[in-house]
Amino acid sequence: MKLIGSLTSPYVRKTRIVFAEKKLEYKFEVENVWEPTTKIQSHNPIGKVPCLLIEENESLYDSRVIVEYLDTLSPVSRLIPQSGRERANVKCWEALGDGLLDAGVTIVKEKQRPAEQISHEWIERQLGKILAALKTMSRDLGEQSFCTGVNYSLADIAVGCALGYLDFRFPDIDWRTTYPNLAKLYEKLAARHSFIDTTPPAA
Ligand SMILES: N[C@@H](CCC(=O)N[C@@H](CS)C(=O)NCC(=O)O)C(=O)O
Repeated sequence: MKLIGSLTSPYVRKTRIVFAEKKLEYKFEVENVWEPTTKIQSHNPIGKVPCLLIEENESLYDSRVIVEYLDTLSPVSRLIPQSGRERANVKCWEALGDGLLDAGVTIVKEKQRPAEQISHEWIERQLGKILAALKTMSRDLGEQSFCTGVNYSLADIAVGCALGYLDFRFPDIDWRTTYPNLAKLYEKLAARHSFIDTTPPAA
């Protein structure tokens, strides 16, 4: 299997962490999808990473589909419960983490536009989503060891990638002081090899 991605994309990071936790072998190909010469659309018509090549002409996207597929490939470290409410709950945490990322990436891209085109109203709207997501994460985590209780799961990986992305791109958001329970969870996650090995390079 070959994963196409970048070293800074938090969605790519989520898939790389899952590869590591599942102890699955893969090749990693770095692709800058913002370059005009990118060939990403020959594998993913949406033009985004991560994209997983299973065979030469067979690809999977997006990150949620990829991690769900990887979890079925090996019984090592089951990350998504098999069925029912528990499964939906983990996927909902993932949607929350990814939703925070969607808002964050939107802000980063908006700020890269020419100054006169930047909409501060749009940025504030996206920031509101980030803050609301953090509040919900903290409330639902409570005093549990991991997002859904006692077991480490994809929910923690998604939340860890979202919090790591805030550190990487939004160092001014002091989520640790506001939500000490998220800080405690993140400290535990950040010590795992899968997280350490996929830390984005300094911006
Ligand atoms: N929902 C997608 C989001 C992926 C995504 O937005 N990736 C960004 C990199 S962080 C990208 O490739 N953007 C290129 C573009 O928007 O054209 C997933 O979970 O994989």
